[in-house]
Amino acid sequence: MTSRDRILNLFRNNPGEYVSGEKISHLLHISRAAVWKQVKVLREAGFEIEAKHSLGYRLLATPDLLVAAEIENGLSCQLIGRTVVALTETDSTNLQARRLGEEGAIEGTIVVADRQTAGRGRLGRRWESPAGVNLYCSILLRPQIPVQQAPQLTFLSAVAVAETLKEVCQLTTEVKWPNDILASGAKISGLLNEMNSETEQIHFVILGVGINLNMVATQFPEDLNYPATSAFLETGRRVDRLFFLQTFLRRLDLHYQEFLREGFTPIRRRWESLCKLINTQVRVDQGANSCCGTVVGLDLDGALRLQLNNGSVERIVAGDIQPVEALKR
Ligand code: BT5
Repeated sequence: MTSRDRILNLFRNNPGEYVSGEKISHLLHISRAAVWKQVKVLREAGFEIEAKHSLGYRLLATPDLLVAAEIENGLSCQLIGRTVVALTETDSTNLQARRLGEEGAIEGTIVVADRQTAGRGRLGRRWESPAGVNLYCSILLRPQIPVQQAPQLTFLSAVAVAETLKEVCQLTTEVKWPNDILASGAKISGLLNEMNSETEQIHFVILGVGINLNMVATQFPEDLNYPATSAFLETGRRVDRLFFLQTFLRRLDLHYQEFLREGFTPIRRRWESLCKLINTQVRVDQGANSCCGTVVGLDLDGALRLQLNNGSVERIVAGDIQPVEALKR
C-alpha cells in the first residue's frame, strides 16, 4: 500500500475528523514535509482535503476515482477483494490478473483500471474502455472444481452484474448466453472468463467484467456489431463507480461462497430467471455455421440447451445467439 493509500485509509477510519500531520507522519514513518507533499498529490487527483493549522487535515470529498484503499475500505467480503490492485491505465485487467495469477497471487485478488488500452472481448474482439466512466475489473479465483465446470463461473458473474445494476441503478436487465447483460436489448456489460489449468487441475480462473456505467453516446464507436448502452444512458443518472464496484464485489463474494457450498444449481436457476430468451426461438451463429431452435435452458457445464425444430435437444458450447423476432425486423 502506498503512502497515499495509507493516508486515505486514515481519513476513512476517522470520517469527518481532522487527522494531525504529526499523527500521519508518526504512523507512516515519513516526515511532515512528505505528508504535505502526499496531501498535495491527493488534492491534484481531485480529493478535497482541508488543512487547518492547529488541527491537521480533513477529507471533505473524494473524486470519482477507483483507488485501492477506497475500494478495500469497508468491503467486508470473505474472499473477493482481499487484495486490490487499482491502476490508472493498463492494457487489459484480465492480462494483469493473469500475470498476477502466474506469480501466485491469492484467490480473491482483483484488478481494476480506470482505462484499458487493449480491453479484450471473446475471440480477439475489442472491448471499448474509455477513461473515467465505466468499470473494468478482473477477479482471480482458485476454485477446486473440475476443469469442465469452470464456465459455470461466467453465469455467476452475470447474475451478480444484473443484480447490482438493479440494486444500485434500479435498472432491470436481462442476461444473454453466453456472456452478455442487456438493458432495453442493448449490451451494457460483457464478461470474459479465462482459465489457467493443466489436464485435470485449475490453477486459476479470471473473471473479466466490463460494465458501461457513465459512458455517453459519443464514446461508443459506430462500428459495434450490436447496440450498446450504459446505465447513465438508460436512467439519466450518473453512477458512483466506487459504490457500484463495492456492491458488485459483495454480491459476487456471496454467490461464490454459495457456489463453493452448493454447486451450480442455485446460480443456474437465477441466471435462467434473468434470461428472457428461454422458451423463445433464436438463431445460433458459430462461425460459418448457424442453426435455429428454442432455448430450453443451461446445461450443467454452462452449455446452452437448444431444442431444434425436429424436437431433439442440442448442446451449444460456443457461439452468438440472436432472437429470431429481432432478425425479422
Ligand atoms: C465480451 O466479449 O463481451 C467480453 C468483454 C469483457 C470486457 C472486460 S473489461 C475487464 C476485462 N479485461 C478485459 O480485457 N476484458 C474484460 P464479446 O462477447 O466478444 O463482445 C465484444 C463485442 O462487444 C465487440 O466486438 C463490440 O461489438 C462490442 N463492444 C465492444 N466494446 C463495448 C462496450 N464497451 N459496450 C458494449 N459493447 C461493446
